[in-house]
Amino acid sequence: MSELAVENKNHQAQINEFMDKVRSRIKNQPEFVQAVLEVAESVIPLIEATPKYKKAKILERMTEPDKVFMFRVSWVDDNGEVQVNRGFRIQMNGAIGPYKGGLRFHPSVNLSILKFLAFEQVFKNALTTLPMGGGKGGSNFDPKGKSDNEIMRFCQAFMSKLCPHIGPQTDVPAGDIGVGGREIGYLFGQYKRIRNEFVGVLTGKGIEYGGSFIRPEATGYGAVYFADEMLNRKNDSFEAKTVVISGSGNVAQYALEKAVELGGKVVTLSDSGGYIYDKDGISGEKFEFIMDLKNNKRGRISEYADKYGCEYHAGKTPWEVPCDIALPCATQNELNGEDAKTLLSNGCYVIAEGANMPSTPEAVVFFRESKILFAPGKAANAGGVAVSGLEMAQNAQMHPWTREDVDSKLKSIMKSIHENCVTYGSDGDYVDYVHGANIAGFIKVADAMLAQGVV
Ligand code: NDP
Ligand code: 2IT
Repeated sequence: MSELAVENKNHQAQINEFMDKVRSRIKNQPEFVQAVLEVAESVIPLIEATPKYKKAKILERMTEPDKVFMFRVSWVDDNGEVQVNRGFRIQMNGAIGPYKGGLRFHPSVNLSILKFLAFEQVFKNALTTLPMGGGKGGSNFDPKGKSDNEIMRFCQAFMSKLCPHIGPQTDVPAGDIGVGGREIGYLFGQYKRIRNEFVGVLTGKGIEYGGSFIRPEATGYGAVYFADEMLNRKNDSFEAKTVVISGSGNVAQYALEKAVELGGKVVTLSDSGGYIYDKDGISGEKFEFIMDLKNNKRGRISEYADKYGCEYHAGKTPWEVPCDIALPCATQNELNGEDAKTLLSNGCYVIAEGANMPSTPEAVVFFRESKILFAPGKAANAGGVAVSGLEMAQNAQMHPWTREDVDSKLKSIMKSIHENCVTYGSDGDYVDYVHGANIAGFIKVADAMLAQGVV
C-alpha cells in the first residue's frame, strides 16, 4: 500500500464525517460531491496534521461558494417565440484574486455541474502561479442548431443579467463548452453597451479587441505540454506514439495539433454522436477539414468518416482503441472504470485530462493504483485559464505580447505546475499527480484565507 493509501485509510473516519456534512447541506449535487471527495481525500490528512487549517475550518469554507447568482434569461427566437433559460454564476473562492473561470452553454448545465467546475477551478487557478480566484457560470441554453442572430440575442440577454456581478477586478468569465470566440464577442459587446466601459471583463476575446495570442490554443497545447513533461521525466516523448483523443471542440482540436507537432499520431476524435477512428492519423489537410467542420460549419464528426472513408462508431467513446497516450477532451465522467481497464490492457500508459473531471472515480482509482502517468484536469488543462490570466495582464497594461512571448510563458507555467505536482505528489519514484495538484493548490489558497481572517 502506498503512503497515501495508508494515510487515507488512517483518516477515513474524518473524511467520511466531512463528506456527510457536505452532503447534508445540499441536495442532489453528485458532480459537486464527486469533485469535493477527491480533494478531501488528499487534503484531510494534511489538515489533521496542521491545526491552523483545522481551527479556521478552511475546507468547510472552501466547499461553500462565496456567492451564487441564478437568474432567468428571456429571449426571442427567429420564429418570434419567447424562450426562457436559466443563467448561473458561481463565485467560489476569491482568496488569491478576482473570481475567474469559464461559462458553459449546454442543456445539461445545472447547479451541481457548475459548482464542481467552480470548485476545481479554485485549485487549478492556484496552480497557474497567477493571482486568480475561482468561479464558473453558464446556462442550460443549447447552442446547437441556433442561428447566429439567436446566439447573439441569447448572449445579450444573458449578459444583461450577469453584468452587475462581474468586472475586471471582481469576476472575469471566459469560454467553456458551447462558449467560444463568437459568444465571447457578443457577451463583450453587450457588457460594453450597458457599462460604457472598454475593460478586460472577459477573456478569450478576439485579437482585434483585447484578446491574447495563443488563448484559443492554450488549453489543448497546455495539456500536451503537461503530458510531455510527464514523459520527459521518464526520458520518454510523444515521438511515434499513438494518441487517442475524445471531443472535437476547442480543447481537442489544439491538443491534436500539438500532439502531432511533437511527433504523435492522433487516431481518434469524437462528439456526442460517436467517434471516428482514422488509423492513418489525423493531420494536415484532414485537420483543416475538422477545424472548418467544427468551427465554421458546426457539423458532426461523422462527416469526417464520410469524407475520408475511415471507421465511425456511433454512440461510443474512443477508449476501446489501442493507444499509448489518451487525452480525454470532451466532458465530465466520459471515461469510466471499464474504459480505464480497457485502455491499460491495450497498452496505454499516459493519460492527461484536457476536460474537467472526464474520468469517473473508479477510473481515477484504477489509474492511480496502476501507477501509470495520470494527470488530473486541474493540472493538465490549466493552460487555458493561465493564458486567460496573461490576457488580463496584457489588458491591464494596455500592451499586447507576441505569439512567441505568450507561448513560451504558457510552456513555463505548465512546467512549473508539473514541478509543483512532483514536489507534493512524489511517493518514491512514482508521482501521484492527483495528490500533488490537490495539495499544492490547497496550500496556496488556504494560506491566503488564513491571512485574510474569517470572511
Ligand atoms: P467545446 O464546446 O469546444 O467542445 C466540446 C466537445 O465535447 C464537443 O466535441 C462536444 O460534442 C463534446 N461533448 C460535450 N458534451 C458532451 C457530452 N455530454 N457527451 C459527449 N460529448 C460531449 O468545449 P471545449 O473544448 O472548450 O471543452 C471541452 C472540455 O474541456 C470541457 O470539459 C471543458 O470544461 C474543458 N476545459 C475547457 C477549457 C477551455 O479553455 N475551453 C479550459 C479547461 C478545460 P458535441 O458538439 O456533440 O456536443
Ligand atoms: O475550465 C477552465 O479552466 C476554462 N473553461 C477556462 C477558464 C478561463 O477563465 O479561461
